[in-house]
Amino acid sequence: MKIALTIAGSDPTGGAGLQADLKAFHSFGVHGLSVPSVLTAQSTLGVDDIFPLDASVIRGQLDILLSDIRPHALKTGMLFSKDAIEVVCHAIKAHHLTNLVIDPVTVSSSGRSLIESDAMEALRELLLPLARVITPNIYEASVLTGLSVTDVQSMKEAAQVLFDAGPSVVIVTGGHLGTQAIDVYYDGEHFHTMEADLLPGEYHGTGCTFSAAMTAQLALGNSPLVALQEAKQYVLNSIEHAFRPGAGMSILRH
Ligand code: PXL
Repeated sequence: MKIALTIAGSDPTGGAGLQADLKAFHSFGVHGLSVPSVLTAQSTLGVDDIFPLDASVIRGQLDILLSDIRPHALKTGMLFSKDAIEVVCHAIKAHHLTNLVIDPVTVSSSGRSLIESDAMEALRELLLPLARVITPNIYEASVLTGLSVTDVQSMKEAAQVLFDAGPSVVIVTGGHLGTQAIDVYYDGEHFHTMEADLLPGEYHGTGCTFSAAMTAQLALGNSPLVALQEAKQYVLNSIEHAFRPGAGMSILRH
């Protein structure tokens, strides 16, 4: 049985965060480990409050878990604070973990900031260098690079800048581009673009689900490029079958 770990925020709606990650892992036949880094209070209408867990609480969970079980891949989602990022980096290095996927969560689909301002630098300088794959959307790529990422050309420029921060592969996702969902993959040598029609509507949890599917694929031993194809298809299928449990955004059906 392959095993993947998510270190991410809790989303009580089950649409995003570690709850979405565990569903995606399960769909690929991968056993999921989960360490919450933040609790959120939210509904399908948006994030109402954020309760970051103390860094010592995150460390305590990671230390005991990783002393027993070695995941084949892991992902980080919403880490929120600089201290949390430092603890996660330390655990990854201490346990020589590989196949790290970073979803650099910075803002919710409803527009709320999901990271403290001084954590951004720690994310860029400490965590990105440890990654096999990072999966920013165009907003996250803009925030992380200072570039205005609005089309395929600027996605490629941002991918190049982010690659220089240290990850092996950068995937800038284009689900928010407008008419077509074009993802840009860059591995330092080659660019690949993956196109799909954009499905109408607003969906909660697409970024979490995509990066979790990538993580499951890496746990299974697939390359980042194969993982991208599988993960993209998985997200598209889940969007096609999305449903609306409350009064706000639709959530994906895994
Ligand atoms: O989609 C980004 C995201 C990640 N993690 C948690 C969230 C959200 C968005 O609301 O709540 C826990």
